Amino acid sequence: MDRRTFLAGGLGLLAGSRLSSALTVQARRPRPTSSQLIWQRDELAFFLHFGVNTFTDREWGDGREDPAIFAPANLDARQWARTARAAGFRAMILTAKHHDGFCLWPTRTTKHSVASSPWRAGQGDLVREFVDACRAENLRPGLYLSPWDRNNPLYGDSPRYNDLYVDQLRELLTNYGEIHEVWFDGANGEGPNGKKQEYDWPRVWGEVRRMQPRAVMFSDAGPDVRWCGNENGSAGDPNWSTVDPAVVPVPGMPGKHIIDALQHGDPKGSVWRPAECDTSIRPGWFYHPAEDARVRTADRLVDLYLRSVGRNGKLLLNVPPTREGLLHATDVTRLMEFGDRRRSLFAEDLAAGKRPRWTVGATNGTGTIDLGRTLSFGIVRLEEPIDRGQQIARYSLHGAGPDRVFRPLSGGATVGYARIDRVTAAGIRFVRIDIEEVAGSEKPQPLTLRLFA
Ligand code: FUL
Repeated sequence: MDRRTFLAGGLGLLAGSRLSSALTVQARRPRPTSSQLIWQRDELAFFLHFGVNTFTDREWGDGREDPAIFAPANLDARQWARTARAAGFRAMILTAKHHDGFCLWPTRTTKHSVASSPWRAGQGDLVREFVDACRAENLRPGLYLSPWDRNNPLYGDSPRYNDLYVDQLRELLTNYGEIHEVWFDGANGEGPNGKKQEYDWPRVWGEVRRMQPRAVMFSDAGPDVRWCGNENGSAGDPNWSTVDPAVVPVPGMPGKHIIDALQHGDPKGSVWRPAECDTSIRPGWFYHPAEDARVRTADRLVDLYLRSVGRNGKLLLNVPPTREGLLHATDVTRLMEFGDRRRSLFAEDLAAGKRPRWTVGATNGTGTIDLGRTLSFGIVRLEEPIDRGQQIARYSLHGAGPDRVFRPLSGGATVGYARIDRVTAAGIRFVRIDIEEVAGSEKPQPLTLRLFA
């Protein structure tokens, strides 16, 4: 039974109506699962690119690296987790294996792993240390397992490599407790034998679902969370959390229309697949000493937050550990400043306790708030109740002083989980939100409005 039939049947039973009338119930707009909601509400996740590239100063290894180079002298995953926590992040994702094929856990599937390195005398398990650190700091752990593997001789020998890939996933997803997110990047190349690998995505996704039913899976093609279409951490505008699954069926497909679909989603899309915005605090994904002076500043990080979380996305910010196995002092300072800046920007909601009075029509709505005093503010945060889906396709915001003469403050297309606009608003006592257009035919849900100085 597909989702729609199930839903129609369910509604019919609830209403006590006959099956025939239940089947005529209009399909409801897609809604997030509880895992997708938890994922989105976390807002911020750390991405940790770490492996042999850290020691070769490269971005993509070719798979011929000697495991002996992997020797972080002072690795401390708790330092990563403490930093993430203190900066207000709620999840972390580690590159358990990047394209070079080097595994950060002692896998049985290949010798190309930490077990062949001098780190912890070959007895180390970085995936274990990572998940333990996440749990100690109350962060949700996630793992990146590159499908592209430039070391493994089976790569390109499609069925055999698919078996190996599933074996690696099985090790990662059955030995380390609950994993919150599984990350499949879309990079792809030929195997050592010149053969192109044909992945078995339905099998991979099915196995992950079976082993970790509460995890969300990320890739260009989801199935739970989609890439936002660029590596600078910006969600599209508009940004729908719904997509047409036929447009991007598998990860790694090139093309402008694919990028557009990833950036913007689709108001008519039949599945819920929100956008994850990944980018790095430095130019590269891996740590390079030459980039120590090119770490994003707190101002840039706040802008990034507004372009990702503030446009209905989630921000996955990469902070690469150094060869020591620690986050660099500059990165830590910038992250602390970023946390402080957000805490002070969003410290006091000037509209707290002032609920808008809503008049909702069939496809539009208006909410007005009396702030009870005249105020100035610089940031507006709107939120749709996305547990009931995403509807708003166009909105505007107006403000007025005691004379009740309204003038425009901001406006745009989608809202979703959060829409954060910077505004210039002084002497405002009344705020009016207009929902001007919605997707679908359901009556719009009232929005939450928060105002910050
Ligand atoms: C891409 C990779 O090729 C990069 O190295 C990085 O891991 C990025 C997040 O995904 O597909």
